[in-house]
Amino acid sequence: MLLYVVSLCFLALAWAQDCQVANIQVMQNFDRTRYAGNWYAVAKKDPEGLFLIDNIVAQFTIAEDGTMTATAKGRVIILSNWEMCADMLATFEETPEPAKFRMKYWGVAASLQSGNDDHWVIDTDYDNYAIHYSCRLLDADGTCLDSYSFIFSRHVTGLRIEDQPVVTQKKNELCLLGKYRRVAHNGFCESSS
Ligand code: DAO
Repeated sequence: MLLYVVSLCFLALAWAQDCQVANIQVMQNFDRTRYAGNWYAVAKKDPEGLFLIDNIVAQFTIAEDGTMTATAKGRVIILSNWEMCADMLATFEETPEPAKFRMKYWGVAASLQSGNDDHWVIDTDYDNYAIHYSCRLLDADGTCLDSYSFIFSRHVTGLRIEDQPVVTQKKNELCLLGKYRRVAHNGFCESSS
Protein backbone atom coordinates (compact mmCIF):
# COMPACT_ATOMS: atom_id res chain seq x y z
CA MET A 1 0.00 0.00 0.00
CA LEU A 2 2.77 2.40 1.04
CA LEU A 3 4.69 1.57 -2.14
CA TYR A 4 1.55 2.31 -4.18
CA VAL A 5 1.10 5.72 -2.53
CA VAL A 6 4.78 6.61 -2.92
CA SER A 7 4.69 5.59 -6.61
CA LEU A 8 1.58 7.71 -7.12
CA CYS A 9 3.33 10.69 -5.52
CA PHE A 10 6.33 10.27 -7.81
CA LEU A 11 4.04 9.98 -10.82
CA ALA A 12 2.18 13.14 -9.82
CA LEU A 13 5.46 15.00 -9.37
CA ALA A 14 6.79 13.84 -12.73
CA TRP A 15 3.56 14.84 -14.44
CA ALA A 16 3.59 18.29 -12.86
CA GLN A 17 7.14 18.91 -14.01
CA ASP A 18 7.13 17.57 -17.54
CA CYS A 19 7.50 21.21 -18.65
CA GLN A 20 4.97 20.76 -21.45
CA VAL A 21 3.17 24.07 -21.93
CA ALA A 22 0.01 22.16 -22.85
CA ASN A 23 0.03 20.48 -19.42
CA ILE A 24 0.34 23.65 -17.36
CA GLN A 25 -2.50 23.87 -14.86
CA VAL A 26 -4.17 27.27 -14.62
CA MET A 27 -6.49 28.75 -12.00
CA GLN A 28 -9.73 26.79 -11.81
CA ASN A 29 -13.04 28.74 -11.85
CA PHE A 30 -11.13 31.96 -12.46
CA ASP A 31 -13.14 34.99 -11.36
CA ARG A 32 -11.90 38.06 -13.19
CA THR A 33 -13.99 40.39 -11.02
CA ARG A 34 -12.07 39.29 -7.95
CA TYR A 35 -8.79 39.61 -9.92
CA ALA A 36 -9.54 43.29 -10.71
CA GLY A 37 -7.63 46.08 -9.00
CA ASN A 38 -4.01 46.77 -8.25
CA TRP A 39 -1.27 44.16 -8.31
CA TYR A 40 2.39 44.84 -7.50
CA ALA A 41 4.91 42.65 -9.33
CA VAL A 42 7.23 41.43 -6.57
CA ALA A 43 9.19 38.90 -8.65
CA LYS A 44 9.63 38.35 -12.37
CA LYS A 45 11.06 35.74 -14.69
CA ASP A 46 12.22 37.76 -17.68
CA PRO A 47 11.70 36.92 -21.33
CA GLU A 48 14.34 37.38 -24.03
CA GLY A 49 14.72 41.13 -24.51
CA LEU A 50 13.63 42.25 -21.05
CA PHE A 51 11.29 45.26 -21.03
CA LEU A 52 9.76 46.06 -17.62
CA ILE A 53 12.55 46.17 -15.03
CA ASP A 54 11.08 47.19 -11.68
CA ASN A 55 8.45 49.37 -10.00
CA ILE A 56 5.91 47.30 -11.95
CA VAL A 57 2.28 47.85 -10.97
CA ALA A 58 -0.68 46.58 -12.99
CA GLN A 59 -4.28 47.64 -12.54
CA PHE A 60 -6.96 45.36 -13.99
CA THR A 61 -10.44 46.68 -14.72
CA ILE A 62 -13.59 44.74 -15.63
CA ALA A 63 -16.16 46.64 -17.70
CA GLU A 64 -19.92 46.18 -17.36
CA ASP A 65 -19.89 43.84 -20.35
CA GLY A 66 -17.25 41.70 -18.62
CA THR A 67 -14.29 42.66 -20.77
CA MET A 68 -10.97 42.97 -19.00
CA THR A 69 -8.44 45.73 -19.63
CA ALA A 70 -5.33 46.81 -17.75
CA THR A 71 -2.98 49.68 -17.30
CA ALA A 72 0.52 49.09 -16.07
CA LYS A 73 3.57 51.09 -15.15
CA GLY A 74 7.16 50.07 -14.75
CA ARG A 75 10.70 51.30 -15.09
CA VAL A 76 12.22 50.56 -18.49
CA ILE A 77 15.40 51.41 -20.35
CA ILE A 78 14.83 52.17 -23.99
CA LEU A 79 17.01 53.43 -26.85
CA SER A 80 20.07 51.76 -25.19
CA ASN A 81 20.24 53.92 -22.07
CA TRP A 82 17.15 56.11 -21.65
CA GLU A 83 15.49 55.30 -18.34
CA MET A 84 11.81 56.13 -18.00
CA CYS A 85 8.58 55.02 -16.43
CA ALA A 86 6.58 53.20 -19.10
CA ASP A 87 2.83 53.73 -19.14
CA MET A 88 1.27 50.65 -20.73
CA LEU A 89 -2.24 49.69 -21.81
CA ALA A 90 -3.60 46.22 -22.43
CA THR A 91 -6.75 44.52 -23.65
CA PHE A 92 -7.57 40.88 -23.06
CA GLU A 93 -9.25 38.46 -25.44
CA GLU A 94 -11.03 35.52 -23.86
CA THR A 95 -10.29 31.91 -24.74
CA PRO A 96 -12.35 28.80 -23.95
CA GLU A 97 -10.43 28.53 -20.65
CA PRO A 98 -11.44 31.32 -18.22
CA ALA A 99 -7.92 31.81 -16.80
CA LYS A 100 -6.23 31.94 -20.23
CA PHE A 101 -6.30 35.21 -22.16
CA ARG A 102 -4.57 36.69 -25.18
CA MET A 103 -3.18 40.07 -24.15
CA LYS A 104 -2.63 42.87 -26.63
CA TYR A 105 -0.42 45.58 -25.14
CA TRP A 106 1.11 48.86 -26.21
CA GLY A 107 2.74 51.92 -24.70
CA VAL A 108 1.18 55.33 -24.26
CA ALA A 109 4.39 56.59 -25.92
CA ALA A 110 5.14 55.17 -29.36
CA SER A 111 8.74 54.34 -28.43
CA LEU A 112 7.56 51.67 -25.96
CA GLN A 113 7.18 47.95 -26.65
CA SER A 114 3.93 46.57 -28.03
CA GLY A 115 2.87 42.99 -28.55
CA ASN A 116 0.37 40.20 -28.29
CA ASP A 117 1.11 37.56 -25.64
CA ASP A 118 -0.63 34.86 -23.69
CA HIS A 119 -1.70 35.99 -20.23
CA TRP A 120 -2.41 32.96 -18.09
CA VAL A 121 -3.40 33.17 -14.44
CA ILE A 122 -1.80 30.11 -12.87
CA ASP A 123 -3.03 30.61 -9.35
CA THR A 124 -4.40 33.37 -7.13
CA ASP A 125 -6.21 33.80 -3.84
CA TYR A 126 -7.41 37.19 -5.21
CA ASP A 127 -6.61 39.02 -1.95
CA ASN A 128 -2.86 38.49 -1.61
CA TYR A 129 -1.03 36.80 -4.46
CA ALA A 130 -1.37 35.93 -8.14
CA ILE A 131 0.95 33.99 -10.43
CA HIS A 132 0.99 34.97 -14.08
CA TYR A 133 2.64 33.08 -16.96
CA SER A 134 3.18 33.74 -20.62
CA CYS A 135 4.97 31.54 -23.14
CA ARG A 136 6.05 33.55 -26.16
CA LEU A 137 7.78 30.80 -28.09
CA LEU A 138 6.96 27.10 -28.05
CA ASP A 139 9.76 24.62 -28.79
CA ALA A 140 9.18 21.68 -31.12
CA ASP A 141 9.07 19.33 -28.09
CA GLY A 142 6.19 21.26 -26.49
CA THR A 143 8.30 23.02 -23.83
CA CYS A 144 8.66 26.79 -23.76
CA LEU A 145 11.68 28.47 -25.35
CA ASP A 146 10.85 32.02 -24.27
CA SER A 147 8.57 32.75 -21.33
CA TYR A 148 7.97 35.42 -18.75
CA SER A 149 6.10 35.33 -15.51
CA PHE A 150 5.09 37.82 -12.87
CA ILE A 151 4.52 37.03 -9.21
CA PHE A 152 1.97 39.63 -8.16
CA SER A 153 1.10 40.73 -4.66
CA ARG A 154 -1.68 42.99 -3.41
CA HIS A 155 0.94 44.34 -1.00
CA VAL A 156 3.81 46.53 -2.19
CA THR A 157 5.92 45.03 0.61
CA GLY A 158 5.87 41.59 -1.04
CA LEU A 159 4.32 38.19 -0.46
CA ARG A 160 3.06 37.18 2.95
CA ILE A 161 5.13 34.39 4.52
CA GLU A 162 2.14 32.05 4.42
CA ASP A 163 1.77 32.51 0.64
CA GLN A 164 5.39 31.67 -0.16
CA PRO A 165 5.12 27.84 -0.18
CA VAL A 166 2.29 27.77 -2.73
CA VAL A 167 4.08 30.32 -4.93
CA THR A 168 7.28 28.22 -4.80
CA GLN A 169 5.29 25.12 -5.73
CA LYS A 170 3.72 26.88 -8.72
CA LYS A 171 7.13 28.21 -9.87
CA ASN A 172 8.31 24.60 -9.77
CA GLU A 173 5.31 23.38 -11.78
CA LEU A 174 6.09 26.05 -14.38
CA CYS A 175 9.67 24.70 -14.55
CA LEU A 176 10.84 28.18 -13.62
CA LEU A 177 12.06 27.62 -10.06
CA GLY A 178 15.28 29.62 -9.53
CA LYS A 179 14.68 31.79 -12.59
CA TYR A 180 12.89 34.68 -10.92
CA ARG A 181 14.44 37.90 -9.70
CA ARG A 182 13.03 40.23 -7.10
CA VAL A 183 11.23 43.33 -8.43
CA ALA A 184 12.00 46.46 -6.41
CA HIS A 185 9.52 49.23 -5.63
CA ASN A 186 11.25 52.49 -4.74
CA GLY A 187 8.75 55.04 -6.00
CA PHE A 188 10.42 55.56 -9.39
CA CYS A 189 7.09 55.64 -11.23
CA GLU A 190 5.54 57.98 -8.71
CA SER A 191 8.30 60.57 -9.10
CA SER A 192 8.92 60.39 -12.87
CA SER A 193 6.61 60.34 -15.88
O1 DAO B 1 8.60 43.06 -19.27
O2 DAO B 1 9.91 41.91 -20.41
C1 DAO B 1 8.78 42.24 -20.16
C2 DAO B 1 7.63 41.64 -20.89
C3 DAO B 1 6.32 42.15 -20.44
C4 DAO B 1 5.57 42.85 -21.51
C5 DAO B 1 4.17 43.14 -21.12
C6 DAO B 1 3.94 44.57 -20.81
C7 DAO B 1 2.51 44.95 -20.77
C8 DAO B 1 1.95 45.03 -19.40
C9 DAO B 1 0.50 44.78 -19.33
C10 DAO B 1 0.03 44.61 -17.94
C11 DAO B 1 -0.55 43.34 -17.54
C12 DAO B 1 0.38 42.40 -16.84
